[in-house]
Amino acid sequence: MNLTKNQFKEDYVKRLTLTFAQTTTEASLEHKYLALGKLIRDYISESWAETNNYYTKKKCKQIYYFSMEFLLGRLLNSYLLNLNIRDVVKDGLRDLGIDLDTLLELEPDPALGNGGLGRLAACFMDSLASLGFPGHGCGIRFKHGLFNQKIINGYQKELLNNWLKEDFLWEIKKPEKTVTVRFGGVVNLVNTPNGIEPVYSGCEEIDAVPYDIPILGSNMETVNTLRLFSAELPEEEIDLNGLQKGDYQKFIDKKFAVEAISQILYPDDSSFQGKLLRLKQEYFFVSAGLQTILKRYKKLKESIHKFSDFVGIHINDTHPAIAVGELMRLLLDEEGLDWDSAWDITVKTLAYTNHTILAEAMEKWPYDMFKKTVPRILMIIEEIDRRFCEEVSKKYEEDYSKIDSMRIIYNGEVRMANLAIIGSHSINGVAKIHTEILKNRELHDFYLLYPERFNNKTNGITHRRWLKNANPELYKLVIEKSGPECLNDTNKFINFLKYINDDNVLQTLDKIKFKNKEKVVAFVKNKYNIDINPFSIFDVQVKRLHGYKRQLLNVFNIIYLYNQLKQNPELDIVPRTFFFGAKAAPSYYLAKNIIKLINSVANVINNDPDIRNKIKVVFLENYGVSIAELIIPAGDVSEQISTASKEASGTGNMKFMMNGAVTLATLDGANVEIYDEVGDNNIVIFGLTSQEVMDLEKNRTYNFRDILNSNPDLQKILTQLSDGTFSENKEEFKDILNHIYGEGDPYFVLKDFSAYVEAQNKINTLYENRRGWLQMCLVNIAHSGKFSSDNSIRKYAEDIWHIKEVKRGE
Ligand code: NTF
Repeated sequence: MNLTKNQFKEDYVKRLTLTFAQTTTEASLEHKYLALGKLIRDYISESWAETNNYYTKKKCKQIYYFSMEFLLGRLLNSYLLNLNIRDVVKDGLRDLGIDLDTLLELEPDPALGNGGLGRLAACFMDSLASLGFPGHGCGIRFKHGLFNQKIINGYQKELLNNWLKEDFLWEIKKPEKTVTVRFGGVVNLVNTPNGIEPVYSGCEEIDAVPYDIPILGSNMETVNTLRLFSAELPEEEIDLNGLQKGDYQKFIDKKFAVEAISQILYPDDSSFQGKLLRLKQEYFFVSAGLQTILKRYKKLKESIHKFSDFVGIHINDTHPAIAVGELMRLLLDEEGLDWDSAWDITVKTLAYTNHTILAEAMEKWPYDMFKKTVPRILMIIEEIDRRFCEEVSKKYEEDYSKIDSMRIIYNGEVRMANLAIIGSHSINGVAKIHTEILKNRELHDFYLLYPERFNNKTNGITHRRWLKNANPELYKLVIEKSGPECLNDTNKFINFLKYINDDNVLQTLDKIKFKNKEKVVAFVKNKYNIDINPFSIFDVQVKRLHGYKRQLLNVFNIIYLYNQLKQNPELDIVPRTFFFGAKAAPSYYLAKNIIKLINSVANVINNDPDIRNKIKVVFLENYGVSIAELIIPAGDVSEQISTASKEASGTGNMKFMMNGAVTLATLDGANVEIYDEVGDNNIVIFGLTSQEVMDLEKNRTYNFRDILNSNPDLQKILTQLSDGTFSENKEEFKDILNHIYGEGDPYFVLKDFSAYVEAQNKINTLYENRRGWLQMCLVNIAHSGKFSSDNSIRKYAEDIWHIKEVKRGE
């Protein structure tokens, strides 16, 4: 937008005075921040309304991205950048004696997601708006987001996240757009003059109240909407007479039960617990979202049969898969369509992304729970299932194992992935290798049945947040050197390659990285009082804590290094700082035990004079988007070391690459594509391949003892986990030991250990050649443009959603 410094100052002072009746000298920091936020909101509002009106007027096909999680991160700085007024605002505030960066730190970071899945949804929102696609988000306004992690004595403690403690600046409540969601009760199908109709009795009705957040594109034109629903008790149920009669407790209980639905985000990542409340959450936002979309569609005055020409709905993993049943219900029961027409519309409208092959992450609801909670949806799903079995048995005759593997209701459970696949016209994986595994193994039977539905859409990240916002100096350099065409097309980052032999550019890269590292040094000193060496290699593994992500492999290598240095304190190694950032699901004992191990190892190593500061270990508490924005630009080595075949894609890998880190990886998820881009010389690959892992799993031929018996270093490490080296309590690491000795090392940590140590040695050698290292960084940055979520979204738009970019001027 066009804004002069003087205009901004005038607007700002006025906003501050009107809102808080204060001048800039009197106002508290908090009020200064709030006034800025409110002003920016004003700036956005006009375009927001115009965008919506335009979509309706032009009857643009609109996409709704249904996702249980949106991990947005702080928004103020993104808004300033996307409005292209950051510099003006910063200068204007400076004139008024206010530091913009200090205000930015006051914004709460809404943690409405667990990890990669939620952050992907946020990157997609940014790309949709920035490219000018009519695409919105739909989810839940959790009152409490992902827990805040506190490390106490090395253990993870979970504290309640209270991001709504102060009003959230960016949301607008829309009570007039409230819809009702129905749970439980009994449903009977009754013959009426209009045909068979469901009659409900004894249901619970809940208000779904929308809160809208503007998603502003960098094109300075598009403002899409992220609509999050909050669960409330319908007003007519707040019966004051009842209250006076002494039913107060009943009322409180009811209100509590209703509001529980949007109270808290389940803290599980890549794992599933069949909790009733979670099922309610899923149905709640899906039903509310679909009802809203239908209402909006009605305003277009188009035939319901054309619904899928105007609306696309995306199911982000199986969490919203119940949309298949709910859309059918709305079309059958509310719109009065016949089954075949309703089914045709449903399949054409819905598309599904699979984000994992881990069996423990698959959502399968107990049949009885499902029936009790959403009886009408179950009826419909049973009919979908019946028809599906009929269709498939025509094709496969008596091959019951095939039918059993694909049908929705099986073994007393409702399988949500199967429902999503049967009810969608498109099914995609999130990286090439992941999609291949889906097609050839996990979903092979479905692939044979519906080959045309399967496609790959490799994940991406928005360079606006992960480069421009988090690492502005590097962004400036890339744009300056690679040309302005990069601004709209990150594929042009590749022009940066021209500077591979330019010592000035390499030096600048070095300086930028160093400055970013110094920021982290100051942060760590301030927060943990640990001194770290900015000249050391910053080796970073930040992601959720999970067995398959193998933080344990990383720690084992650190212990190995420690042992070497203890044996020979003169050993000349490149100094290294190992950073970890990871939350563990509160009931995932192994993961929590690994956190304790990291902290115990850190404590021993950081305080051992023999180590002479050659290695340090830092655990960054409460890892989330904000910490990521600090640490990723400072990373030299990006640890992407999952057991091959388990990490569907990963997106942290792309963020590090874009910020000029060298990836140390297994050939898993999108690492494979990063490797294909940068080539053998610019990445360090090690360990078992996916095929090897899958073969070992299938043949059950892996015996960790074979590895252990032949590797004294590993024997020593495992002994140290119970001999007092890292904890006086010898039982401290029993979950980890059980994971190896009891479960037999299911993620092949021991098997890949030697290869990992070797790969780490290679990193040392590479790092010692400064120029060579910087060249690797440059190559990585130049190729990272391929992994922009703009590219992913363009492909979704073209292949799955069939939507076009909207230019309002035209
Ligand atoms: C995650 N899946 C995968 O584990 C990551 O590899 C991937 O990058 C992200 O999705 C985004 O696609 C999940 O969180 C879930 F829920 F599917 F297990």
